[in-house]
Amino acid sequence: MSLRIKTSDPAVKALCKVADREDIATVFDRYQMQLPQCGFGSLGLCCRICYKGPCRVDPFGEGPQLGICGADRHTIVARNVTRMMAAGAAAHSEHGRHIALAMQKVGKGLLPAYRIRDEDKLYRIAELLDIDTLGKEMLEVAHDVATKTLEDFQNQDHHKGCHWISATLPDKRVDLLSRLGALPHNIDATVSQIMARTHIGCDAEPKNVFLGGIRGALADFNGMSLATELSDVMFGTPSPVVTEANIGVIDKDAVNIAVNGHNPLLSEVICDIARDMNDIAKGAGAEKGINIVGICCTGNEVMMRHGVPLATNYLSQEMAILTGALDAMVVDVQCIMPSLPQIGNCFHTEVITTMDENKMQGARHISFHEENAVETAREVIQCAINAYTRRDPNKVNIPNIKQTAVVGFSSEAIITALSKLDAVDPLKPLVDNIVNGNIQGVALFAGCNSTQTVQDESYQIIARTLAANNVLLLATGCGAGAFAKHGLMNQQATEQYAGDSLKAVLTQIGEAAGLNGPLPLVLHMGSCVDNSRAVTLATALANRLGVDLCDLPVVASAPEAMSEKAIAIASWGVAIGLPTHLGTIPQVTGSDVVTELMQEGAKDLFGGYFLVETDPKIAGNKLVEVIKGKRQGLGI
Ligand code: BF8
Ligand code: SF4
Repeated sequence: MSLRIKTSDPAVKALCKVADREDIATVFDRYQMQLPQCGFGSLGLCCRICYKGPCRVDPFGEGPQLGICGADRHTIVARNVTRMMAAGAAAHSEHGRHIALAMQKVGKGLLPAYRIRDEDKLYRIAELLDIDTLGKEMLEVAHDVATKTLEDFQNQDHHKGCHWISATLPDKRVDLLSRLGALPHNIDATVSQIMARTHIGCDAEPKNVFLGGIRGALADFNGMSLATELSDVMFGTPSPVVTEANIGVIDKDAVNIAVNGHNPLLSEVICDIARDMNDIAKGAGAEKGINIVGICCTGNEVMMRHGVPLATNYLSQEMAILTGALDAMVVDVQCIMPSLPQIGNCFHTEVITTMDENKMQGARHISFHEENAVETAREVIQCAINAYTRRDPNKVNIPNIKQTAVVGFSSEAIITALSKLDAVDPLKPLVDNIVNGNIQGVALFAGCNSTQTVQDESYQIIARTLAANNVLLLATGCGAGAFAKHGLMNQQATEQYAGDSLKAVLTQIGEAAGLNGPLPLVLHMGSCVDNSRAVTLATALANRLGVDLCDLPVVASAPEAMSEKAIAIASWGVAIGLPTHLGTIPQVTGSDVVTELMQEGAKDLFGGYFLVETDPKIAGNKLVEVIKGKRQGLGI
């Protein structure tokens, strides 16, 4: 079994034994059934853009070199990857739009289930977006901030860029992107344009197609920035909280409800209402009442804001059901496996979809709208309590595996911690320690899990290499989940793995911030949309040093990039100037033109580039070298 089950997570290994015993197929079995995977697809050389196809270009040069319409390998690969960037941008930006529209309604007093929880941040954003607040009520300001944000979906003037990009990136970077024609003026229009220009018989010049994709990737960045920032205003800006992660957080004596997906609009209300319904759960026999646990990015959202424990990350979402003790899994959007209802059927677990545009065969659907948020949350929780009464105790098998995780390091939280060292100039201790080399650089881990690798393994290996070389580590998304589950987001990990000078700095900050010890080895910045938090921090550093983002000793790594969203994130990472490591091979290698464009070509244009390396030990060392090179460039 060990060969088949591609994971480093002991809880997943234990639960796969249950799946074997019960003859339930999991993601790992379905992966095996797909082998060997299609070589044309893996290289990006299969085109299905029109019904004359599918067309395939022979990678060895022996068979056809052109599709029926005449498109060559470079056009086909460029169109495929560019469409992935657009899909990623659409996904993040739909999430962002949903939050912005909700905030607009909150501003009008139309959504009693929600309120403004971080007024200070609301006013800071208003200032950032140049919104006049004088004499306005707080709710009116919220309405205006949401309305101005929504202009990023509506503006038709090509000469005006999106507000959030201008507000978040250093001016130097915005100018460069503007000169390259890479700045989106409108998220929706940019996604639409990519779909249009990659239609049969349109843009066939690979570099032009790819640069169009980069504009889409920057639209993705804009969408996630606004999603993150407005979520903080509505749900609170994260600050450090101690919690636990991995499957052992499921409690046999409680009604267990997993929230899975991305958008905090529903999960926030579920957390609120669960407190009110605890007694009903106890009345149904659950000694400990209701236990909410998180999965994927919704898990990250509620973990960093409420300390809700994280059950698992993307690849192992099915495992939560295999414990036999999960009473309901409530899902919203993105990265939800369509297999969940079938696995739920083998147990008593209710799998509940909530978004009308995201249903699954075999799942119960309870339609969520912000206007009926409280009723929906009650219905969902009652469903879980009813399911609990049908739970078969003989099927319960919860591996007692979990780790302590200190999470919730928003950029604001990091600045607050630093301000304990220098109240007047909080960035100074960070800048000083980077300049004097105690901190060699910063690495942001982002992205997914993939069956192309061993789940969570590369994250750990690369992080340990970087930490030993005194690199400060940040993480989001399923990368953050991996670190939390494997005990790299706690103080012991800092003691164990950080290089001496990094440990000294983390200890100094942690002690000053009242943590009675160092900051955790990897700082949890949140969900995937929260990658923008890391950019906020990097921008502050760049502005402080008077340089652009590409000059900083800052790198990104997505060891298990999988989703279209991850492709979009990695692409804007490159476009804003970051050397960006991918641990899975992108489906572009069928075109040397596109492959070169993503590496040397991108470096010339943006300063950032893709660094593809599947071996985590080598990847870690390469990233250390990149950081050293950046330091030399800065003369530090
Ligand atoms: O947005 S890291 S597998 S869950 S896509 Fe999905 Fe990838 Fe996880 Fe969150 Ni992000
Ligand atoms: Fe084939 Fe061209 Fe149609 Fe693609 S767009 S499927 S290459 S004919």
